[in-house]
Parts: sequence; structure tokens; C-alpha cells
Amino acid sequence: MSKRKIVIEPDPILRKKSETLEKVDDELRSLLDDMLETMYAAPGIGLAAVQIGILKRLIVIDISKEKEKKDPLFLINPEIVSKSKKTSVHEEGCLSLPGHFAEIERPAECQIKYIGYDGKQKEIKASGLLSTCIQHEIDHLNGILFIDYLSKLKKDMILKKLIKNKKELNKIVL
Ligand code: K1U
Ligand code: ZN
Repeated sequence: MSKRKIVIEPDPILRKKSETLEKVDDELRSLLDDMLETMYAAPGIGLAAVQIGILKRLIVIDISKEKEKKDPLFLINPEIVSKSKKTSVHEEGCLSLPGHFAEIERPAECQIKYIGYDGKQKEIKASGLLSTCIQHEIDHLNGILFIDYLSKLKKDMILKKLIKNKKELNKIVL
């Protein structure tokens, strides 16, 4: 397993649509393992492959609270089957938007189908933080970031700060 570099906004790759996978093999499982290591190290509770620069429909999630009791979820080609009419508001963060958080309203529950780490088709119904996290990660696969749900003013303020941070970081590296 190896830790990968996380892509930070603004970066055009984060706005691209990820591609469906055709097969589940050891190479793909190794990529999922790298994604999990990268997510735990960040630390975060979710990660989409595009966030490490790979345009494939892959997600890893672990919302377990205790470090000792890891409970990873691997989602290959996830698809939302249904969403509840009832909505809920959660504070969201994003490893590609470091230091920025916002309250986002989304469907409270969702049912998704996906292929698991073992290559088998699965279906789950999610609520609470898991539902929010799954929807946030599936948005990544479609080039959507949580700031897209904010007013233009709030979105532009965050983008301005991220651009400034990137410029300062480049100065240090150069
Ligand atoms: O997609 C990402 O960038 C990961 C993101 C997932 C997420 C968080 C909250 C709501 C929706 C989706 C994160 O993991 S941000 C970091 C974070 O939430 C966290 C970090 C350490 C401990 C607990 C949470
Ligand atoms: Zn994110």
C-alpha cells in the first residue's frame, strides 16, 4: 500500500466525469488499498479516485469513530437507486478544499448499488453521515464539489482563498 498525493482545487481534473470500470482485479484492489491509506492518513472519512488524479468510478469510505475498529467500505461503479424526499443538513469538508467547511442540505437517505472489493454486486440503504458522505463522494465522480451548492459569493470567497494558498505553496516549492 502507498499513500498518494491529493489533488487540491482549483484543478481541472476535479471537474471531469469519472469512467465506469469494466473488471475487478488485483490491480484495481491495490488502487483501492492506496486510496484507503491516503484517506486514513489525510485524515478523512471518504475519498474518490479523482482526488488522487484517477478518473475512475471508485470510492472509499470509513465513518467509524474508533481508530482501532476500522470499517472500510469500497464502492466500485456506485449508482444511486433512490433518494428520500426528506432532507438533512450536515457540515461537510473536502480533502480537495482543505480548511473549508459548509452546511449542505441533501436527501437524508439514499439507496445505492455498487460492486464491492470482492467483485460482487451489492446494495445498501444509507442514512445520517454515511448518506451524506456517499452523496458527496458520488458528486466527485461527476465533477461536482460541495461549494457548487453554495451562493456564488461564498463559493467565490473559498475559491479565492484556495488560489492564494496554491500560489503561496508554489512559491515555497520553487
Ligand atoms: O471527499 C472528501 O474530500 C472527503 C471528505 C468527506 C466528507 C466529510 C464530511 C461530509 C461529507 C463528506 C472528508 O473526509 S473531509 C474530513 C473529515 O470530514 C474528517 C476528518 C477527520 C475526522 C473526521 C472527519
Ligand atoms: Zn470531497
